[in-house]
Amino acid sequence: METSGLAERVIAGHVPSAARVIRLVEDGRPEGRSALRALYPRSGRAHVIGVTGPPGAGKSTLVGALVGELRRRGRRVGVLAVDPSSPRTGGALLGDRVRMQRFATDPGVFIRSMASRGAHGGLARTTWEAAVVLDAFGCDAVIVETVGVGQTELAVADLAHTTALVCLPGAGDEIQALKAGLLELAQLLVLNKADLPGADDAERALRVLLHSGPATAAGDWELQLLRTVAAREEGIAALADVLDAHRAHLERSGELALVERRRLRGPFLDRVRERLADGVLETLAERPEVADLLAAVERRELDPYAAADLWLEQRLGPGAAP
Ligand SMILES: Nc1nc2c(ncn2[C@@H]2O[C@H](COP(=O)(O)OP(=O)(O)O)[C@@H](O)[C@H]2O)c(=O)[nH]1
Ligand SMILES: [Mg+2]
Repeated sequence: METSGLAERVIAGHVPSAARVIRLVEDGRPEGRSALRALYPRSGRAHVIGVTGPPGAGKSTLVGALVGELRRRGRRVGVLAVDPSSPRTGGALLGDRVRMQRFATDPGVFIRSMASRGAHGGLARTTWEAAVVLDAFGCDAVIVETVGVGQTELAVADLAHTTALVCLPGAGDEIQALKAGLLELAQLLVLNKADLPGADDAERALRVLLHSGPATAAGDWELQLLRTVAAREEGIAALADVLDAHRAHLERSGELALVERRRLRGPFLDRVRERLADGVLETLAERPEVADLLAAVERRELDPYAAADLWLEQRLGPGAAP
């Protein structure tokens, strides 16, 4: 009862309740899971935006400016800032906290830092869940900031509807490292710190890269390139426009359904993996149908591999054990 009350308060837009559910889920508490179960049907409205790129590119500054712009457009905004290094008191986060101070009294902005603990491609273990909570809470946009330097750190692209890759001038090698594979995961490239020397060179290098790469994998959206000076809030309206345009493109083209499917696959598989590791496998051999198969193995009628394949196919259908 208490939990459904908690979920109701989140849906009603109660900030401390949203924070509480996120914390409960993070701590792996059953109340967190049941609140999430109640909240999930009320989610699905928010535009989830990934902002990723190397440390120091100005992602947090950019996100702060974007939040301001989205607020001017009347949107309710959630921010999940995933930090690889530190628990919630870390240095980078402290700086972010100062930057985000201006939203401290704005009930239309919800900001949460999460530690990634190294795993999960730059995401925190419960980033997906936190995004669901903020979605059900009524955020029109949920911005997920992650540090992403390589392909494996771009897991945010599986979570977001739209992913922006932030880069900066003078990082020629990094720009070269933005291999086609990385570019395919993003819908927009943001060249931030466009006030610095070398911005024009960097833009030229990025344009070459855009045109040399294969056409974007999914649909007919063309990877966009934007210049921003986040520290002076320049180019931020254009950024918000492109984000809106991509969301509209997803809806219009029907791609949104594909993106949603990709977004849900991750947590589903994570859960299956977690449960298998949690001991489902240990009790498996005691199930009657498995015991029968094992008996056949004992009688030398089946070898163990064939028995395992047979069981997988019985449970999961043909093709489960190719
Ligand atoms: N010159 C310049 N500096 C910027 C710009 N945007 C951010 N910065 C500065 O770059 C540093 C790193 O910014 P931060 O947002 O923390 O980067 P993050 O690590 O990618 O989140 C800070 O000192 C910012 O003030 C910009 O457009 N131009
Ligand atoms: Mg940051």
